[in-house]
Amino acid sequence: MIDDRVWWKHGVLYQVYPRSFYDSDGDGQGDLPGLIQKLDYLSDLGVSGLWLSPIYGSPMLDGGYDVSDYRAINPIFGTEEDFQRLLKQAHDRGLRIIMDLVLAHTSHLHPWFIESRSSMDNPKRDWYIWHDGRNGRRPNNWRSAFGGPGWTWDEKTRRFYHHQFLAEQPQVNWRNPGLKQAMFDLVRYWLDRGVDGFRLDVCNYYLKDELFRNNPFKLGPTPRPYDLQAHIYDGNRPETHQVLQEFRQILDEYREKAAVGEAWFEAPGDPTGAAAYYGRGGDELHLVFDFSLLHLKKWDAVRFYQRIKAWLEALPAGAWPCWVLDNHDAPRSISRFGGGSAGMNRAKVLAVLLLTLKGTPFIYYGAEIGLKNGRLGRRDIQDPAGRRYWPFHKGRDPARTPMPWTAGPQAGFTIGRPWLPVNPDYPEVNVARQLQEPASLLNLYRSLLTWRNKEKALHRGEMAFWLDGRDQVLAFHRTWDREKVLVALNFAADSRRIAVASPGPWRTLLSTHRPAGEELSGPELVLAPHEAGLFKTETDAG
Ligand code: TEU
Repeated sequence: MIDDRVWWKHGVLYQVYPRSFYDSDGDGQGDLPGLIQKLDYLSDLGVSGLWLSPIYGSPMLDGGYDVSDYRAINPIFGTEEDFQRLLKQAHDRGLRIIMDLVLAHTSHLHPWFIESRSSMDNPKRDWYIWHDGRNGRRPNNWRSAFGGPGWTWDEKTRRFYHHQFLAEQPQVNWRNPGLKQAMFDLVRYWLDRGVDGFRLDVCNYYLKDELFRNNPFKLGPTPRPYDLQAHIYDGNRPETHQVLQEFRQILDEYREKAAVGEAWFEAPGDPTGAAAYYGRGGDELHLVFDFSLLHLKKWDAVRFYQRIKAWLEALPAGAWPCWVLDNHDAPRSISRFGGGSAGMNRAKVLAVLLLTLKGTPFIYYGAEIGLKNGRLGRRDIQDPAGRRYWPFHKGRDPARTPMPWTAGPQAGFTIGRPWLPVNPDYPEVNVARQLQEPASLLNLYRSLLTWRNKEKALHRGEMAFWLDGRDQVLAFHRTWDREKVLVALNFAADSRRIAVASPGPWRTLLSTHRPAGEELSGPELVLAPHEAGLFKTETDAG
């Protein structure tokens, strides 16, 4: 079994988007009492911890990533007591809770910003990034990731302020000691309340260039002006590392706490850039997301191999990898890779991959039942990024539709009107139904988690590639002591014959296509179309 003290390393984490998980009061939005009711589902699934997207006081202009009160629970989600109950009940089941900390910006309605913009000599003036402009124009070419310029003119004091996202998300100034202290106080506040760790929102964008230099031009993944800049002056400043080191020292004053960083880089991701946030000798974050698999759209085993290898090679010595295929900012993987019945086969291959790679996997709610991108119309869209770019893309709401629990009305998510429509395929794609079908994706996740939590080779063993995706088979070994598990993934829609390492015998732990316990005969393995399996052997001592 896993060592619970290093839950963030041996365990599997599950991202809950609270607004879409389960609604207990019929207002159409998920809430904390709803989540509490589903804790048994999550602990039966076999995960070790939950990351909650923001639940703080917020006008919800960016789904709660615009915080107006870091210490309050947003009434949409519940009360202070609900939060205490959630924490207690999660801990009673051995589930850890990770909070989402949004420390690069606040809401424009945060009292700090209201003070800061009120006058030039307000003590909090310097807590945000203000600038005179250059000859009556914006200070530089920094853009907002949601479109438009990264500067907004504020009439009151006749200055510009900077925002990486919405104008209603002013960027804070981490160079100001008072602001820094206030942010670190928040970190302690939540740790003192017993949360187990944090996910740090855009932690590579905390600090900005002191000289406000223009970002240089670069070719980007999209023609959006934001993507046509190298973000070297509005983000990724070297000083960020000092802040994260200090943050880490606070965490280390407590026991068994961990942090995972969102160091956002545009597609296809930048493994070396992200890996830098593990720090030197592990003095920054415990885990950092690499988004190169999240950005991947082509179903090609070679690409998976290359990106996995690139991330493993980019990690500093001793750093523990983590893996993410889905989150609340990207189209869902099952839809990226084709949807339909082929999509379900591929989702099974990906489930086996995600849960057997060396490192900590993050499951995004709904991925375990094959929830697809929602089909949303213009009027459904609430995400500001979607509204601005319609009809070119719908923003991120398609990946945030309600969790389908049953085949009943509104997929059993709410008795009210859901804040985003439930996916039309919910009569087939729902938890209740998949629990009853032995061969469902959900039951595959459950068995995978059972094996993963049981086998040391899988949750803490070393990893070595066996087949590099050529011929569309990706395979690797996980080893612990004398135990060796072969993970074999057939990305192809027809069968594939592969050699297995001798001596064997190899026994099937789990496969999408063959019974558990089946022994492989001989030095070859014939994989069925889209078969993904785990096969175990004991090697000679050595
Ligand atoms: O995301 C950071 C981020 O850069 C992405 O939003 C990205 O620009 C976008 O998805 C591209 O379409 C984090 C949060 O995960 C996201 O939900 C927030 O909106 C954002 O920060 C601002 O807090």
